[in-house]
Amino acid sequence: ELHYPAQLNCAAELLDAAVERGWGERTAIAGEHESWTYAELQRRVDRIAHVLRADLGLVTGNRVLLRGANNPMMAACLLAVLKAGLIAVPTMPLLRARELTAIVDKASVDAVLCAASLRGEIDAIAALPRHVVTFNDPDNPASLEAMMARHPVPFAAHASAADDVCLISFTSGTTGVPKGTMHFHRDVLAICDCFPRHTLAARADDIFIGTPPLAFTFGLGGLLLFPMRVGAAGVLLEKLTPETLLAAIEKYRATVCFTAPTFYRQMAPLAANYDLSSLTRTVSAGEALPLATRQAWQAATGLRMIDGIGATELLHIFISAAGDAIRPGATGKPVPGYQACILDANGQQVGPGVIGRLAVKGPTGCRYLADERQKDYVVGGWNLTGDAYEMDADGYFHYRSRTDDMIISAGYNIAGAEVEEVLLRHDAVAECGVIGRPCEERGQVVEAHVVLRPGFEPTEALAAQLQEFVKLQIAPYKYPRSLRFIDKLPRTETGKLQRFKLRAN
Ligand code: 3UK
Repeated sequence: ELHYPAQLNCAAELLDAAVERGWGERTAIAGEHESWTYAELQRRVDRIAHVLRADLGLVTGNRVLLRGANNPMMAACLLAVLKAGLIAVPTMPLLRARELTAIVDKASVDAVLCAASLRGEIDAIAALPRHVVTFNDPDNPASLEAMMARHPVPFAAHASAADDVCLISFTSGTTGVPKGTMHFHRDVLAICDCFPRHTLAARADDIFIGTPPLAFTFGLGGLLLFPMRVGAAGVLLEKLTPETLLAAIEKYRATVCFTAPTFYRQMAPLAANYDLSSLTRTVSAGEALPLATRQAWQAATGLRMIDGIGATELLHIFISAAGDAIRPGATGKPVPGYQACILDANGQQVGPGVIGRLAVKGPTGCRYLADERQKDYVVGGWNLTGDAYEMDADGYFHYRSRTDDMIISAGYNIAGAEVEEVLLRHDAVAECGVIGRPCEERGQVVEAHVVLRPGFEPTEALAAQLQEFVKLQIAPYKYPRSLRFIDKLPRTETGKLQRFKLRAN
């Protein structure tokens, strides 16, 4: 059980406490152009907090939309909003005016802090909030940096209650409609005191790196909050590719890497060209980790992948395993602090070996912002993540599919992820997505969308070969009766396959 005082400001707890503990001269954040110690980060955060309160006149509980790629100033802005007792509404860098308008509206945004390079889409919002201030904007006399220069004194953290909302995080929307989730100051600390402490065993000399945007709670935790909780460093880089992430791991001597399965899949064949000897833990989350990807990464680096399932509704990872507790094929066990079980369609718990709905409870949980789906996600105190899972006799949780992605073909339940796992073991397959295509005769047929590796041609003979390959490895009724070759899979900014787009093809 985690206990926090009734009065709690998470940014003060992560930043001011770090300096008080004597970590002031340690590196907190490294970016492409600058690297700040905890004391330097604190000075910037305090100046931004003054700008928000004194210059913009924002008051407790006001909502501040944040827009920027991963870099140190974006992190400082986020922490300043929390420290000032305001509510952060981080947004994904690739969002367009249309989606930003919906967020401004839904979250009743009062002010916007925006990286200068991403300002265009903000200006295209019809009903713009009262204040829009740009950062990373050196030549603009009205920039955040210019305003910060007028506030050289420390900022005393707002005395928030532990259960004041400090963060509204929007889901990545694999189905297209983002939902806002609200989180308290204590939730932000709770995620730092669960997965990174127990599963990662994070330490002050760790260096965290990875791809997820700070606007995605996977990245917010993994690249900013988790390192700060233990006095470690987070590396924040923009526009990473598999090659540049590998190069950055080598350059920054990173010890912990956070990214999605597709990135590990693409990095594995290139890993031998880089010195990755600093890496000790690699975390995969966002979507299911296929066995073939786990094995390719381990063969290339000698590292055992830490798989973990997290959700925006629950803020971060709640089922995982590391080190000798890893069981390939399973996501893991509930992270200490969380409980999980499998429920049937009537909400009754089922035992080992039965597929059902994953249910989770713990120190964090779902609170939708004005959304009628709250009653579907939280039932009887359990959070229903929308995932079909199975528990084994040893209490390990095995992912099967998203509940609404289960393919039902001729009366058989088929998990697309299982067919994807098999296809990914074939030399010709770089990426694949498997869906159910409506069909009069069978209800649905299994349909695979396959991206080939360089050097393979999309022929009918290869399609037949891939279908045969699946039939030989799993029950033949699961093989993809329809198989299409495509150049690229549709993915969200968080690395998740957008199955609804494959279905619409
Ligand atoms: C799926 C996984 C199998 C699953 C997230 C780590 O992904 C995150 O949050 P989202 O709200 O999506 C949640 C949904 O994504 N998923 C995530 N991880 C796994 N499926 N294996 C996994 N390891 O369907 C879940 O319900 O975008 C991940 C930390 C913070 C996050 N917000």
